[in-house]
Amino acid sequence: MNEKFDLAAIAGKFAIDGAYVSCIRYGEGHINDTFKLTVNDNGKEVHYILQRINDRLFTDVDKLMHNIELVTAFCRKSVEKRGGDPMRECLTLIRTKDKKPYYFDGENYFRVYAFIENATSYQVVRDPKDFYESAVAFGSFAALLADFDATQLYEVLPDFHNTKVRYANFLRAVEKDVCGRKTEVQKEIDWVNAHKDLCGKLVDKIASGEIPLRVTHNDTKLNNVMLDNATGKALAVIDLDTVMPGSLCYDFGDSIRFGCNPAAEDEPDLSKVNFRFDLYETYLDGYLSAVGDSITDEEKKGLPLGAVLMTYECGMRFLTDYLEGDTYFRTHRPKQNLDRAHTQFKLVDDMLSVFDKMTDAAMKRH
Ligand code: ADP
Ligand code: GN1
Ligand code: MG
Repeated sequence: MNEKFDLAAIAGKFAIDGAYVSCIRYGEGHINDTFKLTVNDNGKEVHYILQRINDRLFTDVDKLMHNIELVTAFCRKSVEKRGGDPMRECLTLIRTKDKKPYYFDGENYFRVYAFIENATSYQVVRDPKDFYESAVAFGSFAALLADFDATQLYEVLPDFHNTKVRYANFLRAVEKDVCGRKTEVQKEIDWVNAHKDLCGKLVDKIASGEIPLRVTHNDTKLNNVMLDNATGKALAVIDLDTVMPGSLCYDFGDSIRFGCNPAAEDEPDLSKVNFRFDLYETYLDGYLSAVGDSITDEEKKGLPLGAVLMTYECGMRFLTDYLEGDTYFRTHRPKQNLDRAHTQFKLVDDMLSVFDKMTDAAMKRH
């Protein structure tokens, strides 16, 4: 692909040894532009992740990178304490030659991470063991963050998982209908409106203090965790841009939303999309085993609700983006955001049909 950035020149701004070899698009994230950078250091190929930060979303890159520096340093310390390998078990930020956490070329912001080698971030669950491992990774990450001082962090995306605010944004998009797509998706709009009572179910409990606000990851999908190719074990939680105050229920729920669907998030054939209850139980086992005693009863009760709400919210965000002309989530084809919305709505329907069973499964586990 012909890139609009001079990636070799940008790579040269960072404190990296070796000669530039290549820099190619990488991964399936919806937000940043991610590249795999290869350099030749004395005959040995070394890889990095180079990212153009999405500054339309992260409007204050200094604050974003302040958070990333603190969180990566905190994770590194904990990995070192347990005798692990920090280059593989957490993200390592590579500074620029003038020691800054990112490079600004006058127009775009770039950052570099060490590449986590011999590890994979999966797009769908192929083996339940992988899903269990991802649950352990996110559960351990939640337990680790319990000791993180929240006052140190900027809330870079306020109301990120405030479902009521997301709904208000959705209504505004419907009302404005800037692309003239409203009539085409009236059925979907009606579906969202018919479920609007869901919006307050968790945020009200968080507001009243019934469910605690903690420092959470806020984007816990399967492709934001790296599993070791050799052992299959969870290695590192990545994509730390959204580490902010949030709820454990939402973090749990986002993993369920993404991982319990055997099809892709944008699968156009809805007959392939369904909620796999067995995988939900697998994730519960892994998550609860790792999160430890810090989870409260109210949080545990809120886990199934977290799954429903994250799926509802995400579907609503995809539909909002479709109405607004696909400006937020990266798309590669027309109607991709609409397909994404459809899969989420189908999953919500599936989850609601077994909701009591989901609650029983969460509550009977210790
Ligand atoms: P986005 O915010 O766009 O989702 P991510 O930070 O999640 O961006 O990166 C996108 C993808 O790049 C990840 O899903 C993962 O496959 C890959 N990736 C990111 N960081 C690393 C890393 N340090 N080592 C190896 N792969 C990585
Ligand atoms: C985005 O960055 P990525 O692809 O890991 C989004 C999440 C959505 C997800 C849907 C910062 O995650 O909130 O749940 O897409 N991240 C941001 O796949 O908006
Ligand atoms: Mg990601």
